Amino acid sequence: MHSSHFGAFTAAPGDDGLEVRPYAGDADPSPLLGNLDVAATGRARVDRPYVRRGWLEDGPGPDPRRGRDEFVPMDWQDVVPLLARELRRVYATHGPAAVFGGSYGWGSAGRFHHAQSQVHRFLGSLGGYTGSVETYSLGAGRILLQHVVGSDAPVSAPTTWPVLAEHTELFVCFGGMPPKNGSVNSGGVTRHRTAGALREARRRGARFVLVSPIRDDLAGELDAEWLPVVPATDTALMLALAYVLERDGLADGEFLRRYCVGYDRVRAYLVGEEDGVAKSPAWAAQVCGVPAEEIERLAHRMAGHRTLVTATWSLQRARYGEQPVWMGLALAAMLGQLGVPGGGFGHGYGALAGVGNGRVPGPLPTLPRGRNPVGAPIPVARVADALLHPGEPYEFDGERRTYPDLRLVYWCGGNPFHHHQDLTRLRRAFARPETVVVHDPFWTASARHADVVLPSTITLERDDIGAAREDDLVVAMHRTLPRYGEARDDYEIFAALAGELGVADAFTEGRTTEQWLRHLFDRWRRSADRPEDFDAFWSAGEIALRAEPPRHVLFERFRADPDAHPLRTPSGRIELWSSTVAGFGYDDCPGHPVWLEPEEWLGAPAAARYPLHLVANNPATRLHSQLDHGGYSAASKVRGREPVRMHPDDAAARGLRDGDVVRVFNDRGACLAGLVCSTALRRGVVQLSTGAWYDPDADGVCVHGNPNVLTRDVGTSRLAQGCTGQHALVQVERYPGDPPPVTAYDPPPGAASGT
Ligand code: PGD
Repeated sequence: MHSSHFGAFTAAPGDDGLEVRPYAGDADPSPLLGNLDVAATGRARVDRPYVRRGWLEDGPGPDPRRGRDEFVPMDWQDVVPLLARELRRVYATHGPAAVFGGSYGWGSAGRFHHAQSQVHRFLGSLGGYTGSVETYSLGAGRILLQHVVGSDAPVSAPTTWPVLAEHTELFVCFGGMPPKNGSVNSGGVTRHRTAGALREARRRGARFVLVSPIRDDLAGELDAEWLPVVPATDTALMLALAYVLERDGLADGEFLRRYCVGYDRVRAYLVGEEDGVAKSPAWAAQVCGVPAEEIERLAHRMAGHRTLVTATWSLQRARYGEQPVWMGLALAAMLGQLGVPGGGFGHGYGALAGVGNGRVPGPLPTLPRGRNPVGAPIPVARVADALLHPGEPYEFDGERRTYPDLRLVYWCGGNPFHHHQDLTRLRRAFARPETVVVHDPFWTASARHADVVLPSTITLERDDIGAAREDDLVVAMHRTLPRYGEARDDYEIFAALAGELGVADAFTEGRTTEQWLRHLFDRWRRSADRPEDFDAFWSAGEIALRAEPPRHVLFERFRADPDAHPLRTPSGRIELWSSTVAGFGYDDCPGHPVWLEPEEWLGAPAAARYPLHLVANNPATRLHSQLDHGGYSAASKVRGREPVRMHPDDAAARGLRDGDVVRVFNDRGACLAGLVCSTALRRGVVQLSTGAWYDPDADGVCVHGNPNVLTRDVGTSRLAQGCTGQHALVQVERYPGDPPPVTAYDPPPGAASGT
């Protein structure tokens, strides 16, 4: 048995490579298991430690050659003291705040070999590091919700699937509930339930409305009514729905008075008393492209049924991404169904397999990260700003902070040259520090931009314990494959460095990997009061924590008695107007939800030059950038490039045909991609998912199709500073002549080629 972020499985080397079988208890296993075929090969693997030639010969320092230089193979016995010396120098000269250890990334499932915990524990034992807060997934949504409902409950404790399957009559899904995202879960998922629960609701008679520029953001079998909204305009549509509820006396005044504060301010904005603009259906239709009559009709349907309003995380991964979350919640509050089974609001159903599964109570086996005495972490998506603007001030959630002076970057278990925006700018940022260290099993673009590259094992090459907060099982993750080349576990690498730096005891506590697994298991068993012992668990392969998700209704207790169970907001109520947020004085996130025009959308002046709205969403064929060269991901490529989807009319207007290699571009950059014509897209919209390995040519054009050369590196607002990678304006044209080869999976100059 083994586990991954996209499912549990068994695997064994066979005649035709790795034979992978999904966990038998999973009714709906993820097709992403189809990428594991490459795990048994050395393709794109880092076979041994490497050091960048310029760094080795000229010493640490800012260097624009990063990402273009060649690598020198090293032995472990030489590279460990070399890196230890550099860490000692940086800590001694600049202090721990100069070391950036945010190290954002999904790494692999597994509670002990959790790469981010390992690097944090290691850097913590050296005296600390500058960290990062929040995630690229949900930066804006979670911070906003803390102010509005005092917690992230609509994300972490939304109403669970069994309740929705039984009670919801109308699902109004802003951004849909994309089946592709529901197949992954951070930490693992042994039983995929999203599709089954939605199917059950549909069989019972529930209806679905999909609000998205992309039709397949909701499974076809749900037979949804599709409102192909203009990208980035959901807030305008929500405001108009709210306007109709208010105008037609359908808003639940009793609910708004008893459970909310600030509806009067929202009302004044809706009807135009605040800014002279009524947020009427006619107004919204001009913005969002949904006809006014459909908005009227939908508002009445919502008021007449048990309605769940859902907003995907993708909505908030955009400029002013706080607004659709706040307004979606306000809309659900006006319907008065928060706290009622099957009604109300949820943020991120379908974003991960775990959302809606309910949480398992109690602790999970967890590697302690140790202490980090360095305060003031940066907002996670502001890493390029931090590297480019040391000492400069920035705003974040009501605070004025200063970027630290970062000298050394340590990344383990993430791929910033996949996940960050405006990769050309990120390249400039990565030229600034004195040293960049990356551990990765693969030659990702981030590894190529490092000075010291240390080869980690892949999950199948080590034993671990799998568990996730929203899952049913604890999984014994058995080692299945021998290690590739000279790869080592991150733990072993850090243990060797810790030994060299004189902090071995603090880091390892004297344990081997096996002793750690037993220790974490025993600690968990005692605190969770479980009867199993480690050996029995290891041979059984799993422990069941529960049979089914619990029945849970978001805000049920609060609804039953708001005085006895107040929210952790200043008022104890849902804050439709937040005097705290208003007090920050941010015009990009004022005190109640508003429609703010992003700089890049189809109604912006910039659309005259770049008339297509790019949706750079999470991919259907891999987890982020992981195993992009695996069979399932590779099969989706068009002439070796990432597929870009476009409406056939938009393609015809440009003289483009299915299968063409096209150039997608704007002022920030360009990439090549393979055209797929599809009526699943609204006209004027193109979709290019993230995760194709960045493959820049000499001019910085990504010849493979990474959309983050096109996206803008700017925060959602000064409130949350979240990632805005979901959207950008672009133009598309045919690539003239023979496109250059994709070299993203080949080793960089100086490194050996795996097979
Ligand atoms: P992954 O591809 O999962 O992407 O960004 P993230 O950096 O998490 O990277 C994980 C890396 O860890 C891989 O290179 C993998 O090989 C490596 N790895 C796996 N196991 C191990 C291990 O045991 N040890 C070590 N050392 N390394 C390991 C994802 C991020 O991208 C996320 S979460 C989101 S939601 C964002 N979404 C978007 C978006 O919607 N649009 C755009 N434009 N950009 C986005 N970026 C964000």
